[in-house]
This record gives sequence, C-alpha cells and structure tokens, in this order.
Amino acid sequence: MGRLIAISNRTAADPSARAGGLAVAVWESLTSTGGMWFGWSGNIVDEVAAEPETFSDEGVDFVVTDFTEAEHDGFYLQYANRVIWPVFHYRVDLAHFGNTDFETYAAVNKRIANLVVPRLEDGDSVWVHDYHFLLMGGYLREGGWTGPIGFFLHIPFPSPEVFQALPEHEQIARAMADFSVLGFQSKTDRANFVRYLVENYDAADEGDGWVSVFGRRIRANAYPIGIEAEKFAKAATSETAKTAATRIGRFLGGRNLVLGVDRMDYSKGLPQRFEAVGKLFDHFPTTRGKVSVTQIAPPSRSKVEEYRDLRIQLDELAGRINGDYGDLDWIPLRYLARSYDRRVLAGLYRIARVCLVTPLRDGMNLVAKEYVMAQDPDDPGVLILSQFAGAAEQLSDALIVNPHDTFSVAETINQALEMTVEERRTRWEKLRRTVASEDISWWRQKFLRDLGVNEA
Ligand code: ADQ
Repeated sequence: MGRLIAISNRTAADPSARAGGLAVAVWESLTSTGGMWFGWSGNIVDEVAAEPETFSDEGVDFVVTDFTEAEHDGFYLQYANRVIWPVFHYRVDLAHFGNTDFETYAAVNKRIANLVVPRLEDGDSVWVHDYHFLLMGGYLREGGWTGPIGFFLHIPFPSPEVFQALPEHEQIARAMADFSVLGFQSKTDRANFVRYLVENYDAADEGDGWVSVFGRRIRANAYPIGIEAEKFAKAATSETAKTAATRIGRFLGGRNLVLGVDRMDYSKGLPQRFEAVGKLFDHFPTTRGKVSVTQIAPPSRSKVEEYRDLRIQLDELAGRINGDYGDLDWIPLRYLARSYDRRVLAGLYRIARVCLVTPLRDGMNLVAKEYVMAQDPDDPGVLILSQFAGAAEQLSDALIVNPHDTFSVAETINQALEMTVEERRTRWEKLRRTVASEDISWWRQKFLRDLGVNEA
C-alpha cells in the first residue's frame, strides 16, 4: 500500500497541535501509512534556506519550509485571509484585491509543490488541505506528478456569482480541476462549484460525483467533516470539565447558561447574535434575571484590522445590553476574548442549557458537534444552529435559524429555554447518533476511499 502525503499550511509537527480535529485525522492516516506532511514551519525569515527542514516523528516524515516576510504577507495575510476568506464567506465587500498578492500566493503554492514532487514515489497519494493551496493541483501536475491528488476545502465554496468576483477565478478553477478528488463540506458547496463549471466551461455533471471539464474527469463530492466524538464525550465528564462547570456555576447562581464559542471572526455572526440577545430581554421579559449569556471568542491574529472593528462593535453592543437590562446581581451578557482548553470548553458546553451557533457562513462548524457530544443524556441542552453553517445539512434536529433575522433568533432562544426535557432528549438523541457515527474517522475513510487509498 502506498504512502499518504499531506500538504497543509500548518502541520502537526508540534505534538501539542495534534489535538485539533483536522490534525488528528491527518495524523492517524499518516502514521498508518508511514506518510509525509508538508507545510509551513511557522517561522518568518529574511532568506529562505535552499533545503527545507526535515524530521521524522512516529514514522511520519515532516518537510517544512520557512516563509519570508513578503511571502507571509502576500500569501497568508493578504491573498489567503483577506481575499479568499472573505469572498468564500460571501463578504466581497471586505476583500482587499491587491496587485501582486495573487502572484505571491501562486509563487508559494509553486514553491511548496516543487518541494513535494521530487519526494513522491509511485503509489503515493497526495492530500491537500484548504484555501491556502487552491493552486497546488496545477503545480503538482506541472511538476510531472500524475498520481492521485485529493483536495479538501474546509471553508464554504460560494455561489458562482460570488466566486466570479475574484479576478483570478478562472485560474483558480482550472487549477482546482487538476485535483483528482475535490472534497467540500456540504452538498451546497459542491453544487456551487459544479454549477460554476457547468455555466462557464460546459462541464457535465455525470452523477456519483463525477464531473467532466477541461477534457478531464474529476470527482467532486461533499464529505462533511466530523469530530473525535467519543473522545469529546469523555472530555465533558473529565475532572477539568467538572471544575470548569463548578466555576461558571458560581457565576450563574442558578440561572440558565446560554453559550457561544467561536473564533472572533466576522463570518461567525457575533454582532447579530448580540442583537438577538438584546431582543430576547426586550420582548421576552420572563427571561430577565433568569438567563446569563456567555460568549467565548478569542481573537484571530491573522485578521487584525477586521478584528479591531468587530471588537469595538461587540464592546458597544454588550455595553448597551448590560446597561439597559443588567442589575445589581445580574450581568445579562458577557464575553471572554480568550482561548480555553478543550476539556474546559467541554465542561461549559455540558452545563449550557442553550448553545448559539449562528454564523453568517461557515464551512462546517465543529462547535455545534462538540456541544452535542458534551451533553448529559438525562438533561441535554438545545442547539440553535444557523441555516448557513455546513453542519445544518446533517443536524436538522437542532433549532435551525436565519442569523440575520434577529427577532426570530430571540424567539428561538426563548423556545429553547422553555422546551420540555422530553423534547430536548428526543432531539438530542437524533443529533448524537449523527455526530457519533459521522465522526472524524468516518470522514477520513469516506474521502480516502474515493481517492483510492486503501487504509490498512
Ligand atoms: P473554524 O472557523 O476555526 O474552522 P470551527 O469548525 O467552529 O471553526 O472550529 C473551531 C474549533 O476551535 C473548535 O474545535 C472549537 O472548540 C475551537 N475553539 C473555538 N473557540 C475556542 C476558544 N475560545 N478556546 C478554545 N478553543 C476554541 C474551519 C472552518 C469551519 C470548519 C473547520 C473544520 O471555518 O467551517 O468546520 O475549519 O473543517
């Protein structure tokens, strides 16, 4: 059986980084096939060394390269995070189309492809991850690699009308069609991509995922990513989780906890969520003094300017809501701009009566799945989920909302708070079954099977 070769911007070279969902999935596949993992070292240097850094750990060979300041800026901060990220999340208004950033983005894709190709052997399969490397398929083919290349996009793929706002959409699409298997989070993302190809390049959608375009046949399918479900359920009853629950319990003083956990990013719909909380207290007075909303949202460092604006907006909204409704012994809404250990998060999820997952757009949203797995089976909480999160396709037993309709979100929070334990159990049991069975291993196996990788 051949090796699996992973390419992603950040690798799990640092053992502590192997705790994240994606890192676990890739890591397990690589250790079982004695594979390789290519990516960025995390270092920014004046001049990149001719040879990348290589080392092995548990049978996995890492090949990582440093970036120059110009590469880190043009490739990572600008084109990946200030062009592709906003456009793919339908925020064309926030995209910064520069003159040379695409060139840097392409050059970094090519430079890494050139590190990969000479190290490939017959029988290997390549698996490329995410929006940093949309052009990688094209450069690997240009370098002479004819074997299988899979690609998984962790973020949404926008509708063709939005994708075409990218000045380089055609170059990107042609390079994407050089992958053998293209994985999307949802059926909607897959349909968007295929419609773009059909409408612009006469592609044929041949069924069972097969698409003919540019004289080739590729496979494009939805592979909704999962979590390490059983492990997360265990984390929710760990000592660390219990201690966290006790600590927040002191703050709650018997009130119901409504929880949000997101990276602070404009795609997550936080201002709209805060507006909805204001409307909850305004229109449903029985909730006043009875509910505490806690939003955990650590800043994303890669999007400094947008983060600053968002932070100001959230400060204002929280200040207004707390000023209007708060009392001597009650803070209606607070947010904590920091990260927590996953076991702490698991403990908070478990005692939260309601979890608000209301992004304006999200590839999948793993918080929704973590919340489900952390619940107490006898007294589960209620998941409120945006129709615009990829997870909504699988988790239809959550309370599904339109995050722009803030009054309706307020009503739904009230509905969740009043829901009987019988209905909570019925909904949760269905959600749990899905999250537990369609977990991270299921996702990996489904993708690798289509790529033709036969895991031992
Ligand atoms: P993200 O946009 O980061 O991921 P998400 O899927 O919700 O979004 O994953 C966030 C992860 O970070 C979760 O595991 C969560 O527990 C953790 N996290 C969030 N806030 C935290 C905090 N304060 N402290 C500690 N941990 C925190 C991208 C895409 C998603 C897609 C994933 C996986 O944007 O749409 O679901 O990749 O493919």
